[in-house]
Amino acid sequence: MLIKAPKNSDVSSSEITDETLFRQRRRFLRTAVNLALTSTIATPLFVPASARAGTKLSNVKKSAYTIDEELTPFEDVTHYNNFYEFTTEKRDVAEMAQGFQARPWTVEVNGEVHKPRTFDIDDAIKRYALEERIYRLRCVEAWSMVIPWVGFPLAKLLKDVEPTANGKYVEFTTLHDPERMPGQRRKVLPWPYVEGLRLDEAMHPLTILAVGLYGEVLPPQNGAPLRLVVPWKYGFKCIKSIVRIRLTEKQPRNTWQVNNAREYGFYANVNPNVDHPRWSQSRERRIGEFFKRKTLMFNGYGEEVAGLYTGMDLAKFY
Ligand SMILES: Nc1nc2c(c(=O)[nH]1)N[C@H]1C(S)=C(S)[C@@H](COP(=O)(O)O)O[C@H]1N2
Ligand SMILES: [Mo]
Repeated sequence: MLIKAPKNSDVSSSEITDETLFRQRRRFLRTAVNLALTSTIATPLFVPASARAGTKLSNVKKSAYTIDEELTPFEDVTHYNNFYEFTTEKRDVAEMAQGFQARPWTVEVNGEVHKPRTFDIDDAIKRYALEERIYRLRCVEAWSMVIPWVGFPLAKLLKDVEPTANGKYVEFTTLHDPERMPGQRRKVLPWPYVEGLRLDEAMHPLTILAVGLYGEVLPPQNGAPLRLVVPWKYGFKCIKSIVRIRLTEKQPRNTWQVNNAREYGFYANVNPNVDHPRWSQSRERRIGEFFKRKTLMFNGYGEEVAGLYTGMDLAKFY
């Protein structure tokens, strides 16, 4: 997964534009891009306001599941991304994903459930009460961010489809469409991107599906219109642009494990004591900071989630 180690100099504070200015500039650019797009390509007949990146999400209540740490600037959260469906260059994902059509969008939920169901994304946004949650995100490449997500607990959606007794795992799949995701034309990973959780991990109250960040509709580079966020696991578990959620009896094969099982496991719990074969996981660079921080067990969420793994050898189940 590590293509290029992030250098601190990459994010010198002088590069970080004041957010208001940045947003104004971005709005202006977006208007220009939208004008250009509408005149050249067919757009969906009706795209609700809630679909556009940058649109403020309404009726978002603050959640108790939130941490009190300095937020990573919006500019970094949206311009330092891992999303190989567009490009493996973290700083280019935003540009490559610009204009990605996240509507119409449905998510099919099926497999070992009593009530399989296909959700339209806008119906799901209306159905499930949106919450803002500030979480740490720790990438396996040893950098981290603090992001104010907007989303809802995955448990709510799973309860609606009623998992059967055989439903022991949850498998998530990203859109596979090389026309819209040009990075999929290259075989850098086996497409589509797939991730998985054990059912109890998926049902844990900290596990959310995010539809926004910084109070706004999720930008394409961050996984529009819907992505998973599991804050105690390495970032690669947080699969983006989900089109299918399937309950399974057997442990799903996740993309990074298929790609390189020696380096990436199924559990991928943040663990400072289990190093990646090619680098240490004991410390991390918080994007925007100079000195490295100590990585916390379960990314600092141990009190909430350690119980999910009692009796398991976490060096074996990495
Ligand atoms: N579909 C898909 N999901 C993905 C990835 C990806 O390449 N494709 N990268 C993962 C990795 S390695 C990380 S660290 C996070 C980054 O999320 P962010 O760009 O919103 O910070 O997304 C994860 N989800
Ligand atoms: Mo990552």
